[in-house]
Amino acid sequence: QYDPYHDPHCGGRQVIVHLFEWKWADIAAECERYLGPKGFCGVQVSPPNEHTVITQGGDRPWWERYQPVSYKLVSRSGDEGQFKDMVDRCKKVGVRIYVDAVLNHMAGLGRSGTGSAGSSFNSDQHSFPGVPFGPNDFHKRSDCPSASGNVDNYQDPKNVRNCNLVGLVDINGGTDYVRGKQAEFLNHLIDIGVAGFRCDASKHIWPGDMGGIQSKVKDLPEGGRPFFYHEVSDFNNEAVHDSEYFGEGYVTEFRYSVKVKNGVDNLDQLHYVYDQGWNMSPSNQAFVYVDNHDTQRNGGVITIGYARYKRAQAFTLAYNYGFTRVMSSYYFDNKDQGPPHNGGSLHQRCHDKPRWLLWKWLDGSQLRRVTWPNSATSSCNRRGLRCQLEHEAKRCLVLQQRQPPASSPMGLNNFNEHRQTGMPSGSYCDLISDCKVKVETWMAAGTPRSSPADGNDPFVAIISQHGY
Ligand code: LM2
Ligand code: CA
Repeated sequence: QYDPYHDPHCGGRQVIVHLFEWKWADIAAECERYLGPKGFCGVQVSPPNEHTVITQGGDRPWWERYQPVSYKLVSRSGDEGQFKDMVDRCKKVGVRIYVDAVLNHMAGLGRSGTGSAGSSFNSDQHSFPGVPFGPNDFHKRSDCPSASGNVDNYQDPKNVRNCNLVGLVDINGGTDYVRGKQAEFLNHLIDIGVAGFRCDASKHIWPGDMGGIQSKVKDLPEGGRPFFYHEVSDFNNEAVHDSEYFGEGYVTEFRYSVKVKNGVDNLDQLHYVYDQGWNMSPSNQAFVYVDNHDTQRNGGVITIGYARYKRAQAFTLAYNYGFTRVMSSYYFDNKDQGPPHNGGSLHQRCHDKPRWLLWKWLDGSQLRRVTWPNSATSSCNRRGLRCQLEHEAKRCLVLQQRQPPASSPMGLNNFNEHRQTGMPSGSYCDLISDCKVKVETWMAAGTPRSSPADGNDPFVAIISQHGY
């Protein structure tokens, strides 16, 4: 069934990259230099609207941008002119922009002053003249059942949706005025040419309010609904479920990150990476990634700095589940640390860091994901996941390869894993080609990241011959 919010509008490409905290000018250049030529669908950008300016220990934490002050397009990444220039230049090379839209709240209690676009604000007074939002545009104290006024009980949807998330003043999306203002913000971005939105903290917004906003959002100039994906973490242990948002777009599938971690750490577990027993979202609703800007700071997932990150990424891109996002970030010593904007160019500075930028290691050819044949073309058909999963498991074994073989271009000899599984070498190759899967290895472009675990780890990805 066609769902209008599920089209990313990038000509069938399947991978976006989060250029976390990059400046607009740097993203524009990166689209032209790398992302367009390599076939990326698009870029998720950091929130472009006016935000608090927070100084802490001589630094400005990245998260100041999750405290909106208004919907004016002046942020730490640049102004509206630079934003437009980025959208245009990226679009010209086939790369779309997806905006991180923070709609649940404004700045945190106790904060006041001037935002990144020069608007005044006072959170304690619920005063945001730059929008303008006033006291009537926020949930009342009596709307929120918690004692502290903060979200503190995830078993109660009212608590989750009507209270302040970590002290961030909570917008009441129930009125026409608020929905209109927020839709105006998104419509302005659509006029500029963005293709969709990552909706921040959607779990904390009533699905009906989200739907109310989205129904006021216009179609893209080229036609079709904008692409929406909602940030909802659901581990089946809270009152709110991500399925409540299926009508509004994709939902972030946090369980995937855990599953792919388990699978890469223990290959037997890769069979269960899409686990319906965990209530994971169906593929056409799931927005998946190995890590995101929160989880790379908070643990529980595989993140940059580990050799297995590459394996997890390769698997994610090869595996036919969900819509995929690759995380690109900057090196940090502490989790609040803001981006390295020294010398005005985040982009160049990032390249200095050896642990930086996973996607720099990816070759564009890898960005084609496995599409399994619908009918039996050989021993493999997609009827039931069983056949697929058996082969996924074999493919995963390939991810353990250490040395790019000198003699065999396909690299189908030399796998320790043959011995582990007792599979006669020779038949392995046949099984793979029967299944229309091609195995390729790449060395990382540039200087390989060194790690004690995998000195000179070849990058291995598995891609389908389907569509070659
Ligand atoms: C998200 N998704 O649903 C973002 O992915 C996540 O990064 C955001 O938190 C969160 N929701 C709210 O948009 C980040 C950061 C928090 C930070 C908030 C607001 O992880 O630590 O909270 O942004 O900037 C900070 C302080 C916190 C304080 C709060 C309000 O860390 O201690 O709470 O500001 O002043 C009293
Ligand atoms: Ca809320």
